[in-house]
Amino acid sequence: MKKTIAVFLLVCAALVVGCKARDSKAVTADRQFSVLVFITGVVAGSPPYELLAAGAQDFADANSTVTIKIYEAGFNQAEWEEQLTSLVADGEYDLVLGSNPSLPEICASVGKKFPNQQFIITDAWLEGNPRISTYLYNQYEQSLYLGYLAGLVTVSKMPHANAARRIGFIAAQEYPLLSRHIVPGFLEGARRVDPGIELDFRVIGNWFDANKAAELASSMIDAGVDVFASIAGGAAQGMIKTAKERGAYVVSYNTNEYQQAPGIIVGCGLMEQKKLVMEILGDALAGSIQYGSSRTVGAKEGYLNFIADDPGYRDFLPADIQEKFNAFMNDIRAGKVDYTVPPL
Ligand code: RBF
Repeated sequence: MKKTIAVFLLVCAALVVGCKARDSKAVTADRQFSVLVFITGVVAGSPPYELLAAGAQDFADANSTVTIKIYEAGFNQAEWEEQLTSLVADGEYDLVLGSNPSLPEICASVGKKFPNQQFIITDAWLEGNPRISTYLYNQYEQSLYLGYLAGLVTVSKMPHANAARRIGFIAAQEYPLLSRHIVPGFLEGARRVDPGIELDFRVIGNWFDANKAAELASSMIDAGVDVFASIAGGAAQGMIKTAKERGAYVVSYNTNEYQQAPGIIVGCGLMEQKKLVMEILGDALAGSIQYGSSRTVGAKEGYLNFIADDPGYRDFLPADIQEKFNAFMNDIRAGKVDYTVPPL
């Protein structure tokens, strides 16, 4: 009996030493820090994902101890959790990095099965989960200034602007950030120009069907829409094509798209996702991420912006519109525009 207890104690001691050794390995400087970049869709055609992948790649290129794997989970949202589960199952990644409002729920569920796995998610909000840190872009704010520009254009005498005070929004799908922040913010911005402006809102049903987006845009033009915005990933190409063919304007979220349709795309917001991702990875490598917390980042903080320094904006919008919009944008950046962000 004594012998059995002694053997048992020895095994326990060996296990403790083994765990300690593994812990100490985690802090040695030359160890690889391995990051899984989990793309909830495909990279091409979706600005938030393109910027996420580019930021992670640049960070890995500049830091030899960092390895990244970029994984595209595709458009079937029902499969995302299962894919993420099998990717993290063998504990290969120090960190999972993603950018999607629906990821906190998925990561929380995966994290229950793998309690040592850490997750950082941008474009999302969750507090109180010790494995997850999130960064929410203030998309109400970007919507407010893009909506303000759309309002200035729809009431203008620009060649494709009609007498109707009707702006359009095409969404790939409805989700809380879109329905509670993006669409209401866009309409509020436009109504700061003219309270009589109406919004025509349509939903495609997925993030890739450019033909459906083109059809929707065409029927919206028939209904009097002369300025569009969209959150639709690659499907937005169809809307841009229709706007070019039939003569309508577009303001776009998150990235510089002026080149695609000069004179049609007259305003582009900017999401500083690449900058944020590189900062996040720097903090993760330094061990200074606060898990369990969420941070909101917007124009004032330098993570949302508007690209005014581009011929697509400067050469196609009448001077009085540029003047009014630049003044509004400067007030936004300075935190001088009052607005209330609705709860998510
Ligand atoms: N944005 C994209 O640009 N491409 C996508 O494929 C895409 N898929 C999404 C899927 C879900 C379930 C949700 C909730 C959002 C998705 N977004 C996508 C939206 C994106 O994460 C972000 O909210 C918007 O781009 C606004 O910043």
